[in-house]
Amino acid sequence: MIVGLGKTGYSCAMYLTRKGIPFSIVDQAEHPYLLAKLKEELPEVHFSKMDLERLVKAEEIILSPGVPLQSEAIQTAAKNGARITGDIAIFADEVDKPFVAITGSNGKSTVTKLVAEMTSAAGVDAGVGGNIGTPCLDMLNEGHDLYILEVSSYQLEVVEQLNAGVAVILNLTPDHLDRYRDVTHYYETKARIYRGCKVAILNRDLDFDFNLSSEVQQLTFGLDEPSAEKEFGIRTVEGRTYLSHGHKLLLDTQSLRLRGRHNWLNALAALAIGHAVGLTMHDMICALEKYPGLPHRCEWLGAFSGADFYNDSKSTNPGSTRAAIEGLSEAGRQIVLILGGDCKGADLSDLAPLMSQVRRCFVFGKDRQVIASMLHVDAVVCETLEQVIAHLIDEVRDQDQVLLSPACASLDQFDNYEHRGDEFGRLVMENFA
Ligand code: UMA
Ligand code: ADP
Repeated sequence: MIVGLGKTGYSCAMYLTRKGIPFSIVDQAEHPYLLAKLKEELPEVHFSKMDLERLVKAEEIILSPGVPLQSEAIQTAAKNGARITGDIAIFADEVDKPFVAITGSNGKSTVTKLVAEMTSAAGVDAGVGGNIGTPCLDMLNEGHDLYILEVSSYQLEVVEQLNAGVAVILNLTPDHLDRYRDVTHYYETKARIYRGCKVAILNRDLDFDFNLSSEVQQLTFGLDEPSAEKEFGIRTVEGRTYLSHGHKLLLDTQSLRLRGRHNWLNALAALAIGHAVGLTMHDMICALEKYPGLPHRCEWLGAFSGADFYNDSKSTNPGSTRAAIEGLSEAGRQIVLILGGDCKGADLSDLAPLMSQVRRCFVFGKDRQVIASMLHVDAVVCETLEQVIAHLIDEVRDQDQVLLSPACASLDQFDNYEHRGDEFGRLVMENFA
């Protein structure tokens, strides 16, 4: 039984059909948006609204990532003997080519796309998917020589043994505390990515015991100086900083189009991944120099009325907002910060010390009051992003850096983070350009 008829559920249905395995699908919604397509493509498949009676009869459940493993219905089915799995676990069992698995609280998509650019520069046929968008089982159907998978904690909940060729956790900071018991539960879920891997890539700053077996080959990355062959890091020579591998200087950080130290870490992690799958430094550096980053991640929208405007709508937790503020602070100019939305139970008081770098703070969205109180600043509290912009017109000064970095999920007022970022861009253009 497939639980959830979103992108994942639909791709699982196509996969099981290709395999000739009988199945049915349930969803909490009566008419999920892919139902019409399912009925057209696979009219024989039984779909129904989720009910416990059906669920407990299932032998095996393929869980969509949006459905928590800990939910009562799924736990009841598990107690009744149902085996619970997910598309990533099925992919891992089925794939006959090496694959890279990338997770972390932030930077997953940035690094996944960067590694994809590196493989493409090297002429390697790589499939790119997972949490970044293309469900992994669709990729499997395409047939590639290498797979690059972005993996979320939601997807890892039902992974027992991933057996990735290369696995990496980019960083760990609190997120999704509306879904996990506590931060440790969330970090432990992320740690499942290393199970059975051949090469583990580790962030040297992470103080967490991943319990790796001694057979696992390790490569590490961090902002400190790398000394051994297995280390990637930053070396400073005559005042210039270089991405480096062991003692070898690879690239002056000034040559990166990606900005901010968090992106140095992303670049180092991508280099370590590429190295582990056998790409040459030359091909990787060519790709790295050209890589502009992704939209909605500290994306520069333009300079208007003497101020620079940045769209960091993909920032959905305090860790990414911290990275954005620290990154822009390097320019030595004042920051006007806009944040808010659904904070998913996060403690945003971690951001309070950074408010000294912020000249003016605007808070909007569902959790605006609680966020404003956690930041300990005299914030302008508005219901909507539109109202924030209306206030901003009188507030923006020459040389300001105006940053939308919400630290929150967007679903309280927008379809998704892209919608929120696009709305911000539209409002900026309408009012400032
Ligand atoms: N549903 C239920 N019961 C529930 C929750 C949802 O029946 O308790 C149903 C919904 O009614 C809906 C369907 O499940 O019909 C949606 O399934 P889904 O939420 O698992 O979403 P998919 O469309 O399958 O997309 C998923 C990922 N979504 C989530 O993890 C929430 C996508 O990541 C991913 O790109 C896609 O699989 C392909 O792998 C999105 C995401 O927001 C972008 N990820 C989170 C993040 O990045 O922070 C983890
Ligand atoms: P993810 O796929 O993990 O959500 P993205 O690459 O889409 O990651 O970036 C999400 C947010 O995190 C953006 O605001 C981006 O600027 C920020 N970010 C990217 N890399 C890092 C990092 N290494 N550390 C902290 N924040 C980061």
